[in-house]
Amino acid sequence: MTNKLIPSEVVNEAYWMPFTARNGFMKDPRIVVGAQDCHLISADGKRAFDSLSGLWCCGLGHNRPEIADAVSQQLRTLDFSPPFQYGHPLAFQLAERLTGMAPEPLQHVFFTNSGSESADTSLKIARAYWRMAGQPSKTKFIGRIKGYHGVNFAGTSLGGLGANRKLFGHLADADHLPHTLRAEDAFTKGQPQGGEELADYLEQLVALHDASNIAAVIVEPMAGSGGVIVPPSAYLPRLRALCNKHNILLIFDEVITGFARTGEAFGADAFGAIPDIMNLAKTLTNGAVPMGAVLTTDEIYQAFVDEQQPDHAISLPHGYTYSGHPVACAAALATLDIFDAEDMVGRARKMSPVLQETLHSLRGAPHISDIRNVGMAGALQIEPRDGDALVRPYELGIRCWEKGLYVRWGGDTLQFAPPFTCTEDDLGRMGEVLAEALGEVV
Ligand code: PXG
Repeated sequence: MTNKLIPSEVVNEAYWMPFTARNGFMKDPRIVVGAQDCHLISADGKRAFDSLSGLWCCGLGHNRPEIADAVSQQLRTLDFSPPFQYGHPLAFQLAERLTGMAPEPLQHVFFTNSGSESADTSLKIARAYWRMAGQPSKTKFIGRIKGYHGVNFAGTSLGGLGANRKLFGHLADADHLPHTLRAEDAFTKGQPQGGEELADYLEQLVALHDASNIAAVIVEPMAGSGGVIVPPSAYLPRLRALCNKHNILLIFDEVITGFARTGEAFGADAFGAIPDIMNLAKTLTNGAVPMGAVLTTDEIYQAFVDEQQPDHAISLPHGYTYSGHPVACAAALATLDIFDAEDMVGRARKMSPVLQETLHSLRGAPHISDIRNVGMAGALQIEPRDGDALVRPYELGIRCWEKGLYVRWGGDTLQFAPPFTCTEDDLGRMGEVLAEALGEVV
C-alpha cells in the first residue's frame, strides 16, 4: 500500500503540467499515488473508479503483473537497442503481431512513441508516398472539425479543436471536413444512421483545392477528445469511396479506437471502412510504456522499397531514437497476450450495453443536452452556464473526483472509456455518482 501524502507538499511550479488548468489545480491538487485494477488511488488514500482508463489507454485495467514482469525482464536483457540500421527480435515480432490483428491490407508497421508522433509520421509518409509515386504536388492534408491528432506540428493543424490550435498559428497546409455531430442524432444509443452527405463535403474541398494537390484525409473513426462523436453508419464507407475516387490517401487515427474500444478490434472493423494508413498508440501497451505505431498498406511500403538502390540507401529518412524500443515492445507483446487470452473484444462487447444503459439512464438529469456512446466509449454533453461551455464540465469533474470517481472533462462534455475489465457494479456506482453530481452543480 502507498503511504499517504499531503498534496500541497507534493506540488511545485517546476513541473509545467500538460493541458492543465493551473489555478484550479494549485488550489486543490489532485495527486494520484497508486492504481489497482479499475481504480486510481489518491494521496489521501481514496479509491476512485477510473472511468477513462487513465487517458483512454489502460483498457486492460491497471498494474497488470504480466506487463510489469515483461518490462522488468526486458530491462535486464536488452534495455536499449539502436533502432537505425540495427534490429532486435521483439520489434519484428510485434510488427507481425499487429499486422496479424489489423485489417488485411495493412501489412507494415512503423513504430513511434505516442499518438502525436503517429500523426506526424503518417502525414509525412503520405506526402513522401506521393513524391515517390511521381505526384509531388499532392501535399495538402484534410482533417475534420472537432478532430484531435495530438499536439505535434502537423497533428495540431489537422486537428479541429480551436482551443488547441489558435495559440500556435498555421503549422501545416490543412483544410477541414465538417464534424459529424448532427442535432437530430441527439440521445441516439450507439451509431446514428446515414451521414453520406457529411462525407460528400469532401467533393467541395476537392473542387476548391483539386485532388492533384491533396495528399491525404485524416480522421478519427470516432472522434474521442472532441466528445465521443460516433460516425453515422454510411459516413466512413462513403469517405473511403470518395478517397478512392479522387486518389487521396485515407488515414484513420485509431489512437483511441484501436484495441477494442468500439467493441471491435479496430474502428475500421466497427465502422466498415479500411484506411490506407492506421495510427495507433495508447492501449498498445495498456498505457504502461509510451509507444505508438503507424500501419500502412503494402502499396505504400513498396513505393519506398527499390531493389535496385545501393545497399547503403535509406528507404525512409524518418524515425525516432526510441522507435520500436525493446521495453515498449515487451510491454506491447505482454499487453496483446492479455488482450487475446482474456478476449478483450468480447469483454468490451459484453460491457457496452451496460455502459450504454448507465449513461442513457441519466437522460432527464439536469444540464444534459446529449448522450452518446459506442462500444466502451461514451459522453455526456453538458449545457453551457452563462455562455461558458467549459465551466460545468469542470465543476462536475471536480465533484466526481471528490466522490470517488475519476471523470475526464473536455470541452462541453464529460467523457467515458472505462477499462474493459470493469464490472456492472463499477458502472452502476459511476451512474449514481454522476446523477448526484449533476444534481449538485448549478
Ligand atoms: N490521436 C488521437 C485520436 C488521440 O486521442 C492523440 C492522437 C495523441 O496521442 P499522444 O499519445 O501524443 O497524447 C490522441 C491523444 C482526452 C485526451 O481527454 C485524449 C488524448 C490525449 C489527452 C487527453 O480525450 N488523446
